[in-house]
Parts: sequence; structure tokens; C-alpha cells
Amino acid sequence: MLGPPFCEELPPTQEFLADSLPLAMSTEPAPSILHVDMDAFYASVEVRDNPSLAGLPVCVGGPASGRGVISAASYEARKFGVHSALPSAEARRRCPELVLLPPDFDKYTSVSRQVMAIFRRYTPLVEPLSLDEAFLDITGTERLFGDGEEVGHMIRADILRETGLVASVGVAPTKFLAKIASDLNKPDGFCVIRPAEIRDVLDPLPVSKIFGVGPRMTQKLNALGVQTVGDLASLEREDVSSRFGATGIWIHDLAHGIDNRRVNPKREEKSHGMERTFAEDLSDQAELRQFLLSFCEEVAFTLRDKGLRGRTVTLKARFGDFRTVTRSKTLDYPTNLGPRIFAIAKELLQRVDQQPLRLLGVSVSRLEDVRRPQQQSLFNGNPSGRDQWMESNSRLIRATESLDRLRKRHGRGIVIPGSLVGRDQPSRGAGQVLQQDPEAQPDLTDSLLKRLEQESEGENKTSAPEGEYGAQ
Ligand code: TTP
Ligand code: MG
Ligand code: MG
Repeated sequence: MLGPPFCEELPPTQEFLADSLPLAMSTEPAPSILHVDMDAFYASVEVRDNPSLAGLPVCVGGPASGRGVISAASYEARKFGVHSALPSAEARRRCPELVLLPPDFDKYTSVSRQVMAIFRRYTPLVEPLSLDEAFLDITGTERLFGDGEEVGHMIRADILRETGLVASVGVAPTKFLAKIASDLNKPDGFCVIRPAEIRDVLDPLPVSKIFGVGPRMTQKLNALGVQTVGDLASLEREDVSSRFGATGIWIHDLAHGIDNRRVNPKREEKSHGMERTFAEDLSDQAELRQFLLSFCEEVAFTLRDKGLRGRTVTLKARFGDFRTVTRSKTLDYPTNLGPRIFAIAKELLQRVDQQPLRLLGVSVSRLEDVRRPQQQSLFNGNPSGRDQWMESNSRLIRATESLDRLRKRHGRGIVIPGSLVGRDQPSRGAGQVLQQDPEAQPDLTDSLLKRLEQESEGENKTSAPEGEYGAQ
């Protein structure tokens, strides 16, 4: 899954910098930005729901028998050197008594919603970064709830009381420092960085702690004798910028605690996607298309859930030798309908060498809010083309709405390709199945629509004959 942004190296593109509107700087910026991040999120949710696991080394991730990787490791598991992104097989070697559980994304998403709702009680300025973390700006709400430190304590207490989970909180004058702060005393951490303390906190940190400095840049900086944030801060700005360009200026500013990014509650998500590493390299095109179909449905569902649609579909494929390629295509119109995304993804898959694949993924970018009016220019001069498109689209939308009602009632896995049942599925808990034929052309008949509508009204009646819900 592409899921949360595990940001390694973030080049400060023009777009990114344009996002960074300067704050109205007061002489002494108060620590009014909070960064809240749940501890060992997926693993903690599983332990909460099965208290007999408390105190054990628990991980959530893919199976150790295949090429699964660890998504989340409890702090008990971390004592054995187990951490996120480690292959599960290696995790098992490091900790033979590891309790390894499969992920349950529906559950994490629902806890995430609860936590984000708690944040919004204290300020409307909440910028979620992933399922388990967000920035908050409490400027202007002090008279209601107190200062950053007080709000941080209240939020931690609310989260613990209402979800049974522990969050770490950082409070500081800027986003960068707040994120550093939340990480400083994890787990169960609480840290406030006041303006006078900035240098003392930053100086000893390894330079890799700077947002935007990934492993490659760390290596380059180390080669220049720069090990810590303090080392970087002591370099001349011009030197850093001549070596690393705009990224150099950005990281040098951060090393000085300068970060003018505002907490942006409407930060647009740049893309949404899903990917999977297979237990064994997969070469069967029909099987690959089946996976692709389920990814497209999942991605489309999430986009709809978030009120988004997108125009560019990107396919990612990794071969057995780790060579990775991407293929993209931009639609004339934005969509969040699984069959439309799948139609493009399938085409893109054909443009990839037909060698066994280790990994396959799909993402949708150039996202926009669904409330934004549709651009009409696509159909300029061709009203009948537009009518046809609207007709086929409205049928697909109706079918999708019916399916979404089923998904919301029974879980996302409810509508998955029949041929994936009983094997390595992207989502778990798929109790009922609607058969889909990825080869089929669009054939969303009225009878199917009627049937879906009836089914979404009744419980436990969710299967349809093979091929009825044709993919496009
Ligand atoms: P993180 O907040 O980075 O990690 P964490 O909550 O597990 O642990 P902590 O914050 O206490 O250090 O990520 C949140 C969730 O995102 C994590 O529980 C699982 C998922 N995740 C992955 O699936 N793969 C990854 O590589 C990482 C880092 C996280
Ligand atoms: Mg976390
Ligand atoms: Mg996190």
C-alpha cells in the first residue's frame, strides 16, 4: 500500500515551496503548533483489541513465509531490532516469539477518524499527515482551551480515554520543530520546545532528522563532515545552496529552526495509491490484471470516501531483479470510478515488459475535490459525445453508489473479484463476494443496478452471478 507518506527525501519543488506561505512573524513565536502521532499505531490497535497480547512483541505486517514486510512494530518488538519496513522473515529471525498479525485497514481508518475528530474539537486548523498523525495550530484558541502545552495534555488524555491508545505530542513554534518534539520521547512522549531552547534541541540531532534529508543526502552530508543538525547550521548558507540547490536552502533553514509553513487544513493530497509485493514473482497476465482490478477498486473507493477524484493513473511494476518502472496516462476528465481507473491501468500494464513481477501498484494523481465543477471543454463541439459519456457515466455512478453502500455496511472487502477469494487478498474480512470479470466490457445492465439496490437495502444478500458487474 502506498498509504501514509513515509517521506524520505522531499525535494522542495516550486509547488511545495509555494505552499509555504510566510507566517505573520511575531517577535517571539509562541509554541502553538502541535504534532500528534500515535505510538506503534497498527500494533497498538491490535493489542488494545486483544489484551492478552499486552507486553508481547507484536507486529502487524505481511507473512514471514513470503516477502511480507513489517508495517508496525510494538515497542516490545523494537527491543529485538524489529521495525517498520523490515522483511517479516528477518523480523522472525530477530525475534522468534514475534506475534505477527495481518493488517486490518478498516479498523485503523476508523480509529484514525476518531482521533482526527478529537483534534478538531480544539482547533479547525488540523492538517492530517497520515492515518496516525497530524499538525494542529491552536493560535487564537488559547482563551478557550489554554496554551499549546495545556491543549497537548488534554488531547492525549482524550485519545487515551476514548480510544484506549497512547499518542505522543510535540509542541513548538513551527511544524518542523513540533514533529521533532513529538518524536523525542516516544513512546508516551510529551515535549515542548520553546524558542530559547531551539538550538539546544536541534544541535545534537543527526542530520537525517531533517525533513527532506533521506539516506542519500545523509551520505553526501556525512561525506562533507556534516553529522549533526548543528554541523549543518554552522555551514554558510551559500555553500549549502551551491551544493544542493533549493533543497540546500530548505535544509539549511530547517537546521536553523526556520520553517514558515503554515498548518494547512485543506492541504491537497497529491495522489492516492496501493501496491503489493507478491509472495512469488507473478507472470500470469490474467492474475496480474485481477490484482490490478482489486487495487483500482480500493483506490477508487478511498478517493470517493475522501471526496476526491483524479486524472492521472500511474502503474508501478517491479521485476524480479528489482528494476522498477512506472507508466502513466492522464485522462481528459477526472474520475474516482474503479472501472474507469482499471481500464487505463490495464492498458498501462500492457506497456510493461511481460516478465515476472515482484511488485505491482496503481495510483491516481492530479486530484481535485469532487465539488469542483467538471470542465466542459472536453466535449466542446461534440454534444452527442458528451451525452453518451454522461449517460454511461451516470449508470456507472449509480452502480458504484450501490456497491459503496454494501462496502460501508459489510466492509471494503465485500466487493472483490471472485477469483481472488481464498488467496493473497489485498483486504481482509471479505465475507461476501461479488464476482467481477476483469476482461468483461462494460455491461452494467438495469437489472444489475436494480439488484444491487435491493441488496444494499437487505442484509446478507450480497452475491451476484459471475461477470454481472462488468469492469470497464
Ligand atoms: P508511524 O507513525 O511512522 O509509526 P508507528 O505509529 O507504528 O510507530 P511510532 O509512531 O510510535 O514510531 O506509522 C504509522 C503507521 O503507518 C504504522 O503503525 C503502520 C504504518 N506504516 C507502514 O505500513 N509502513 C511503514 O514503513 C511505516 C513507517 C508505517
Ligand atoms: Mg506513529
Ligand atoms: Mg506517524
